Amino acid sequence: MSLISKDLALKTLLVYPEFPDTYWSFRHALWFEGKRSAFPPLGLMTVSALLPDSWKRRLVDMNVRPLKTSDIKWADVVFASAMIVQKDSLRHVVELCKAAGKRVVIGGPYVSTSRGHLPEADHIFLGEAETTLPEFVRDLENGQPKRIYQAPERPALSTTPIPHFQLADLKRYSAMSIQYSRGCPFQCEFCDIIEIYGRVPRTKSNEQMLAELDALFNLGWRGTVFIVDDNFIGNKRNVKRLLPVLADWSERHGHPFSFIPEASVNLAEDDELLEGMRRARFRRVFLGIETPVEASLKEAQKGQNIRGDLLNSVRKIQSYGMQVMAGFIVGFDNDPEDIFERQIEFIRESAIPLAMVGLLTALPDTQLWRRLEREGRLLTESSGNNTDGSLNFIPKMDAARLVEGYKTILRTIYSPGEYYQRALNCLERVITVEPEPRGGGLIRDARALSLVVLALGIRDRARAEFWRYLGQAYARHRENFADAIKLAAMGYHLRKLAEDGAQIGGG
Ligand code: B12
Ligand code: SF4
Repeated sequence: MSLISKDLALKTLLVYPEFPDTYWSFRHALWFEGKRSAFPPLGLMTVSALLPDSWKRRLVDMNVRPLKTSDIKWADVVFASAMIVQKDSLRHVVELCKAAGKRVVIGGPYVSTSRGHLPEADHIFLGEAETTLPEFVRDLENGQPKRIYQAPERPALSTTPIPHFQLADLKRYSAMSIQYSRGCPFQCEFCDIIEIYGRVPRTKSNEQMLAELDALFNLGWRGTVFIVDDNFIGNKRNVKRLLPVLADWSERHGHPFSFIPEASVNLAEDDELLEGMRRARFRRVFLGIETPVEASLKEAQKGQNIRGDLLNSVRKIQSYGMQVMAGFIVGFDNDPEDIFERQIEFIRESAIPLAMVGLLTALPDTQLWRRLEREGRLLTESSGNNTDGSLNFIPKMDAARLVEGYKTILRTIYSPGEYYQRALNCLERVITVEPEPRGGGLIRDARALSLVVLALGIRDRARAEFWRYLGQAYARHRENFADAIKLAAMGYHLRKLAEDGAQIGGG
């Protein structure tokens, strides 16, 4: 018996559960800009585009607005997506929707990697959904939907439709997201990306990318576009073909976007790539540096970070007009006793204001997870948040010392004096001639500036450092003054997190 008719306009509620405050939430900085969340849920916007056109859709990103009873009542079917950090909120959403008698479908990275502990949804999607969702729709029409849909293979991204960006309330986000590739050729031991998306990077075509940019442009988006690929340069050959096309598109559209990708450090080895990125207006890049300690990099199978001098690599990328953001990790077996001082020193020297430092975490289904399990050192499932100060394995270093040292790093690098100095050094090194495109216009800029001044220049106990910073930024980097303000706001977020006991040390 058919559960739905082919022509029926099924009402589809897409729910993105809440996540806690972490490095990436930038929650303490977003309110200056009048935004509610940093990025929209691209996974769900992609899911929406894979469903039949005739279905009605509503997206609720709980990081932007609460999920209301009326939303649930309205829906015939609920689709929810989550990362591990959202698991409690996901469970709550599933319970609420099931109690209201709705059909609930779940998927995304948490669901794909944590099969054993999932909430009681009707349908569970493991892996990428490009082929399984159309199959599910057909099964539903035929009255025989399955409980579990496991993607049989990793789909070519040519099958990925343009995400339904129009579902998101664009003005509530500080950046929009697009995806160019999935997968990464490297084999870092702690990484779950290669387990979820594989080691052969698959890319979209240039035409697909331009169509996505057109879609965002036509919706009125102006400003930052985050390229969510875990390693944007995973397939260098294709990226080199994309970049000139991207630069040309930007030129023709009056440079409406600036791009932020994540990339591996070997980006620094390739001048052609760097030049292409500069031309296409890449203004920041997030690098996986992890540690300056060679033995720990070897242990992590991160050979690409040993090939050159890491500080020089950062400096070179900065010289191409890109601010470097980066991830750092402590807790490797080979970390020496002075690892904390060495990380602090490296972050200081590299002029990376937005340094995300985490404790090593064993994510499910990773090589690290399997090794620690073999060695009898696994303690528990990961909280999914590598910056909350909790350990899910027995480290080689004394655990209390490791957590204490970790807290010392955070307190030091985000302290106002250290942070503002790094931000100034970064502005010094990153020379950009064109101002960054911003979506809000003058009034929004003026409002954001006055809120920053109120919070950091008047209310904050570190106001003296703020004014010194602002004075120097104005004197030396007037052309990038907006960047300087933005960096101050982001630094405030990171300091707030570091000061918030609940975030560091697991409560
Ligand atoms: C963008 C991103 C973010 C963004 C925004 C999240 C958002 N609003 O979407 C931000 C920066 C906020 C973020 C933060 C974090 N993130 Co994040 N993030 C990503 C990233 C890079 C891309 C996600 C994305 O948009 N992908 C593109 C879409 C199209 O892919 P997708 O989500 O997989 O969706 C496909 C399928 O999974 C499926 N699908 C997805 N959802 C659903 C739902 C249903 C019902 C169905 C049927 C199918 C389905 O269909 C899609 C098409 O195939 C991923 C890595 C990655 N490559 O995906 C990490 C990732 C999801 N993040 C991760 C982590 C750990 C974090 C942080 C905890 C890091 C930190 N310590 O701060 C924080 C936590 C959140 C917070 N408090 O800030 C992990 C999650 C691990 C896990 N197993 O859960 C990932 C996998 C990265 C990694 N290497 O570990 N993140
Ligand atoms: S470079 Fe990044 S995405 Fe690639 S395997 Fe290493 S950690 Fe994972």
